Amino acid sequence: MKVNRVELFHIRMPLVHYFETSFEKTNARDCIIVKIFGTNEVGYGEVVVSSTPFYSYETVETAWHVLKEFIIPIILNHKLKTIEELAERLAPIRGHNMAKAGVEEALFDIFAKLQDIPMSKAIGGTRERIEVGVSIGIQDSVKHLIGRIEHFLAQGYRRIKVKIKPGWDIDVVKQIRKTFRSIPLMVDANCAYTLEDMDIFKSLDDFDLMMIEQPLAYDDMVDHAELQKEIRTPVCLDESINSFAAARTAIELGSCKIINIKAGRVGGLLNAKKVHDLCRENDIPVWCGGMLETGIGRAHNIALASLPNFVLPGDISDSRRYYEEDIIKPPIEVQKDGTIEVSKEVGLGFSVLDEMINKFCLRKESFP
Ligand code: OSB
Ligand code: MG
Repeated sequence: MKVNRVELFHIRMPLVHYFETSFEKTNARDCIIVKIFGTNEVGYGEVVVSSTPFYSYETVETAWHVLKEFIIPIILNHKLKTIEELAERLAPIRGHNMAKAGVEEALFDIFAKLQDIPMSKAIGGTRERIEVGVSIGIQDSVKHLIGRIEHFLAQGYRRIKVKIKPGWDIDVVKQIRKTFRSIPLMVDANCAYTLEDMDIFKSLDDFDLMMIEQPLAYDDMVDHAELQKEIRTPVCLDESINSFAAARTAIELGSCKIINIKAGRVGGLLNAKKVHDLCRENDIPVWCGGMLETGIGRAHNIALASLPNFVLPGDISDSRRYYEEDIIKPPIEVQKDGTIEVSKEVGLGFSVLDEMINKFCLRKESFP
């Protein structure tokens, strides 16, 4: 396969409802769409950055720079036999995993099309449907939050994740549990706490949570191991797992019992699969995380989540939960039973709406 042309689109998609985490409140999502032209096939990927360096150090600007100056020159006008070969060529670039992953997704899409198989098969996925949950941000009041939980449960989502931060934690969870006694419930702190908050974690331990996601600093595996020894609730790592090596460290140290896998965070689908396989060997269940992706990124997430060790519901919701209009057709739909069908169509499995990409586009560049 030869890469003849690469196009980058910085797009900004307005969210249907603002999304607030312990680190920021957003009304729109910025990301980069990568479109790659092979000889006959076209592939799409999503660089899951945002405009701020709060979830990760990568932003639209850092990714654009690394793509333009380093990643695109490595692939443009070059022949690629396999996705593994791409990984080798990108290896000298340290970090910038989201930038790498967006390009890898687009090439994966092309390779799947060349083999005439769906993305899920190209990755090695086995599921026909995937189970999904929903991630609900911090709201203006607990009453609003309860209302939103009700709304999403009615749509069939198989588990509810709520964002927490100091001051929006124990009491909120207590009130949720009062209303919904036995729903599958979990919390995500996005690194907002330290071991000094042990009392808070001990209190949260009483609410039968499926897990507590990324409670402590993104770069502190030792403190997470310390915390996991002290509480029954499984710790799930998100931000901390930015490579295969990080996953190995976390497992060796006992820093978590569950891992959230995001292709963008670990540098692509191939690395995501490696982390998946490692977790499987070590009896660590995994689930597919989300970055409020557009339909393109979510279609790749669905393919990834069709791997066998994705045994917990992922953060992959219905298109309408994020955006009024998605950039793929048909939009992604969650069935009443809280599952999404894995597309059997070749490649990404959805039609990409170039006119919608253009509608939300703030900046475009073509190489050459
Ligand atoms: O921590 O999982 C997270 C969104 C943006 C950045 C980080 C996270 C999230 C989510 C949303 O929780 C998951 C989704 O895409 O629905
Ligand atoms: Mg998270």
